[in-house]
Amino acid sequence: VSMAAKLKTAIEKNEFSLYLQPKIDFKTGKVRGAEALLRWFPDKGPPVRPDLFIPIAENTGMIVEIGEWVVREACLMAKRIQDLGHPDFAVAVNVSAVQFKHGNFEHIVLDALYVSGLEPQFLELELTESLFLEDEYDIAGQIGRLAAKGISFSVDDFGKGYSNLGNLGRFDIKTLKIDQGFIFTMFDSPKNTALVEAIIGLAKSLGLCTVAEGVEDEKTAAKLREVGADYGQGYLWSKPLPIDEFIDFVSPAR
Ligand code: G
Ligand code: G
Ligand code: G
Ligand code: MN
Ligand code: NA
Repeated sequence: VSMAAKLKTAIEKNEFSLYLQPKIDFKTGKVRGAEALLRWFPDKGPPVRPDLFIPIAENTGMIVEIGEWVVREACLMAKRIQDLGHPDFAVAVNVSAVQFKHGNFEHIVLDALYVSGLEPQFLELELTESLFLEDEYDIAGQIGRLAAKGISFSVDDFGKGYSNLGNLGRFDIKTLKIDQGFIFTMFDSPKNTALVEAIIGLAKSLGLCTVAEGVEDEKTAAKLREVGADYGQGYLWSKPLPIDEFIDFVSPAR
């Protein structure tokens, strides 16, 4: 049986799980929110990594249905964490371009908020740069209407792909997530350090927030704090965790 065929039944068989990786506010040192990351544990066989099954889900269109489950689950989890005493907790969800093209994306997102009771300002949608090259499907309009309702948008893996910087002005974007490749190599040369500082400077002059991804050690965190990154995410604080472990992470006293 092909992976595509197995994926087709994975939702009904409840084989997906949504993990959460904390995002830390460099100013306060506290958890500001989390990125939701999809995990697939087939009933038979080993776990399948998202970089293997997400492209198949995109090519077959199954990402529309999977993505609907992800955004609902993420909103429910965020509301649950808020109700445990973290009223400002925000969740970030990865969204594929395909989800904007088929399947009533705006309705799906607003419905997930309504069903969960999560307020829109606590939902962030992470987009990749390639999405901004699309001219069809009124993607800028869809983003603009959702942003007007209070949902925020970020550019994931910023700097890794084809950065048409003009698009940063054309789309309603609030945050740049600096690709982890820049963070891993930040101390390899003065130029690499300068690149990270330049991205943060660009973001600041455009009024955008920054999240540094792939922060694995204290030295990197200290430098990012010094050069003005807003948030950090990475193994230094935690890998992506199942919801119960995540709740222990944010509320250790419970
Ligand atoms: O990233 P790491 O190797 O720690 O992943 C192990 C995690 O995977 C554990 O936290 C465990 O809860 C989770 N896990 C393992 N098997 C399954 C499974 O069949 N279903 C779900 N939902 N989670 C699983
Ligand atoms: O979670 P890492 O641990 O393996 O994620 C690998 C890749 O899969 C990342 O590029 C991430 O953006 C993507 N990914 C993880 N979860 C989702 C999801 O729910 N939807 C989409 N579209 N991509 C996801
Ligand atoms: O959505 P995105 O492409 O940004 O997915 C982030 C990926 O990076 C996921 O696969 C996640 O598990 C992984 N990741 C998160 N933190 C770290 C880290 O500190 N180091 C490394 N090597 N990978 C990380
Ligand atoms: Mn992401
Ligand atoms: Na990324």
